[in-house]
Amino acid sequence: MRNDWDGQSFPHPPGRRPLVGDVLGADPRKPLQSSLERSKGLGPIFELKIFDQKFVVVTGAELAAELADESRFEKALSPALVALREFAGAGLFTAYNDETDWALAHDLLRPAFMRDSMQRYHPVMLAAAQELFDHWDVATEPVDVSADMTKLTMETISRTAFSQDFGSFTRDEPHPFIPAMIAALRAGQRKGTLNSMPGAGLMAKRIDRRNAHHQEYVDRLLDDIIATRRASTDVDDRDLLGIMLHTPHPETGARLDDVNIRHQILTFLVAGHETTSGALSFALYYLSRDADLLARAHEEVDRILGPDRDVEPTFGQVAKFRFLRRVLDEGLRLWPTAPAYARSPRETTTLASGHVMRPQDWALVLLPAVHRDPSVWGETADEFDPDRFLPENSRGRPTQTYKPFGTGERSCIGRQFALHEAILVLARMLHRYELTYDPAYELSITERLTLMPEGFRLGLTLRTPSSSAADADEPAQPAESRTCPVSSIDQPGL
Ligand code: MNH
Repeated sequence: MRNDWDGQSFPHPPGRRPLVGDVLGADPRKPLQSSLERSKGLGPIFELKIFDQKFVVVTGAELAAELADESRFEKALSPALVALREFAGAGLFTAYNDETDWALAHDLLRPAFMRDSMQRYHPVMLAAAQELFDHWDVATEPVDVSADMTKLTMETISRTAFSQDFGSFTRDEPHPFIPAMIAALRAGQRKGTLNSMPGAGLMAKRIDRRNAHHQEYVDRLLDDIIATRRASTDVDDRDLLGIMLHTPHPETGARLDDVNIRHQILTFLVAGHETTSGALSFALYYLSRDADLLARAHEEVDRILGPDRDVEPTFGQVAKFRFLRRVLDEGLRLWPTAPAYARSPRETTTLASGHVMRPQDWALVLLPAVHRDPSVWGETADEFDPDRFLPENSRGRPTQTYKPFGTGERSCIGRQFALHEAILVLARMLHRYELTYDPAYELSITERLTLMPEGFRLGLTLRTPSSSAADADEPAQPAESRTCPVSSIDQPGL
């Protein structure tokens, strides 16, 4: 993982020290937010030296767009992903580009994220949301939005992908799998970040020893799920697990082995829930504090769903919530919940910045910075404005500069899944509840692998949807809602 860029130097924040490099100015609990802060004024590309490890970070939209060129660049595994491999092995997210298991799993699982499969997940997603609403209906205190959304997205991914119910809404304590998984994940991350520090080997052993029981519990539970499914005949076998267990590759006949299947389950559980719950939480944060935006959201959900607050959106209706979709897009612009990815060139190449980049070098694309580049988003780039994503305002915007789901062949396989789930939950929630926010709350963001508001609460009271809204089938709406709902959920340039 040498990444010395052949000794080329880049601007770096003030205060660099011998040995430790730029570590001192960083907040270890909020590395992303402190990098964002420290990147200011350093131009479109800068470096951080953390002990021996050099991080070259791209914050400019033009360079990010250049790195998205798949003919010249490809995904690289940042130290964070190398660390995650400790836990998720050669699962889709952490596989190297040339690992055969990547192409195999990608080919096998892609159909599980296409329209027909999504249609099967739709009622499962609705049922999970309803369980959360059953709790919220009787809540007497403001609810912790990120925590509840995380329960919901965890249940949704585990029920849809593996037909596994963790009972998150009926237990007082989370299913023991969840804290064990988080502990194992953290241990892997801590180990991964030791890399370049003196004494790393010893510390890694200590972490392994302390973490062993968590990892064993996680592995045993997943191996049980796999074994139970192999033996059973009465589950819908078309979910991700069924596909992985029973489908050979249509051309090569190859199959995933059981260890890889376990790694894929972990990958989907990890990649498939916090990102979406963060996206939902940021969207709700911005919506709840702006009476005008909230009114527009209410207008949309009432128009499409009508006056009965218990009604559930049909599969086809989900693509009609164009305003909610823009709210999610705009939330993911300001706070892309998977906030960075790494790129390497396929051959030695020279960047527009003049730097020579070799295949062993990688650069981190820092999305919250790229997504606020004033050359693309204007001087108000830090403000929340979903109208940026109106078709007429998106036209002419340079492509390849908005990348919350990553880029190219290794971009997010769960994108449609996440958007479908998020829109559906937002729509039902706004239709069902009045939201009251605490004006004293200031947005505070916690960082794990993902970004998530912390301490963000909303008061929820049952709402009476407006019945004056136009009828649900033929909304008298501008041109955008007449575009094909299926194709318009896709964005070009991914
Ligand atoms: Mn998702 C890859 C963001 C929801 C499963 N995801 C990525 C990448 C980003 C990303 C960025 C690319 C990372 C890289 O280049 O190193 N993902 C998101 C966001 C959301 C999200 C912002 C929600 C919002 N992701 C989901 C969901 C699932 C999922 C839901 C599963 C159901 N994501 C993946 C997998 C990959 C991935 C698997 C790896 C794909 C690959 O490399 O083949």
